[in-house]
Amino acid sequence: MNDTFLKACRGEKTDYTPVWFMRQAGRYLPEYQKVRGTVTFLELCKRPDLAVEVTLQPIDIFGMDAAILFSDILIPMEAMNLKLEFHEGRGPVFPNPVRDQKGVDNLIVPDPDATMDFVMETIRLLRKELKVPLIGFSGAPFTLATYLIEGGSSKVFLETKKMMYQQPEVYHGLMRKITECTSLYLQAQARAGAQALQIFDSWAGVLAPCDYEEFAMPYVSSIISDLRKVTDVPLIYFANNGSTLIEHTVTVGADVLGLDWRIKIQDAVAKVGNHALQGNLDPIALFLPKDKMRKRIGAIVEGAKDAKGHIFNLGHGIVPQVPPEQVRIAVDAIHELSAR
Ligand code: 1CP
Repeated sequence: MNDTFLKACRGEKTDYTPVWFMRQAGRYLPEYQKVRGTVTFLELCKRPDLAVEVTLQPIDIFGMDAAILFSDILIPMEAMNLKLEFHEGRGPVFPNPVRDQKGVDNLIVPDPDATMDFVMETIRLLRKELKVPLIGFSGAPFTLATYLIEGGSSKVFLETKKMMYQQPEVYHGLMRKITECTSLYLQAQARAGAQALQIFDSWAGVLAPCDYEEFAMPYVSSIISDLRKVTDVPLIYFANNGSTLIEHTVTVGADVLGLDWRIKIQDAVAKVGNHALQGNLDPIALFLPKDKMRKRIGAIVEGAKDAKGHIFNLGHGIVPQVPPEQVRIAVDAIHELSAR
């Protein structure tokens, strides 16, 4: 068992910097496309045999130091009693967005083992196959709420912010339900065998710091403090576009803070103190020529040398257009340049 990733999460010394990439299983891989060609995206998430197969693909091909469960942050929202569709080229759609108290009342807090056994089964099967640690995950409540309120992806988050400002009781009621669901869901993943848990706050960076503090952060802290009572797996919190929120995000209680690429990693090291860091290569830097990419990677490894722990990652998800060969060059460079 390669436990380099878990050691880095705990701030222990490692022989080299472990690496995994957000969205490492996905459309840039012809092997994924092949499996995906036979089923819809939601079917892929719900078929443990296929979800296991695509989770393992990047590990087998490139040798990352951790695997991330193949699923989606919106899977538990469907279990909350919301119709969820994925439209080709457009992404997720909730045809009946949550915009009022009636919408909130309509949501249930599901028993994750009963309603999402396919996720737990995927985790159990993966643990039998994997020789690297398995990361389970969820969305953060604010990020999940944006999809429910907007009815899908958004650019300006108008409906979400309108609800926060104009109907705060409805908004907080919605957040309490999403938080309870997410907390139980992550606990169930840890029981099933997930060895680390990442909370994706993909849209936290669209909030002013004062709004983040009032409308998003307390719910993340609550999930983390629930988890601490029942499991000691490392907890990773990734607030995308969150460089301006670091003084807040250090307080949520995670072991590891994920960083996007908009901050120099040495500046983050200076701010976070007692946390390991994960990041933070610009996902598009995978298109750099080999020598320049290696230089960038070397600078990040060097910049993180005084961190309590460093897990190399991209600053956000890998894009589907990346040539797989560039991913190989990156993973090899990270291992080589960080060898101690
Ligand atoms: O057509 C396809 O094959 C679907 C594309 C796809 C994939 C491969 C989607 C749709 N989701 C996923 C898998 C996925 N999603 C994983 C597991 C794969 C891995 O990491 O290796 C994970 C962790 C997620 C998480 C996820 N889904 C996030 C958080 C991370 C992030 O990138 O910010 C978010 C925001 C989603 C929502 C989502 N799922 C899919 C789409 C197109 C979107 C919308 C993104 C947006 O609103 O811009």
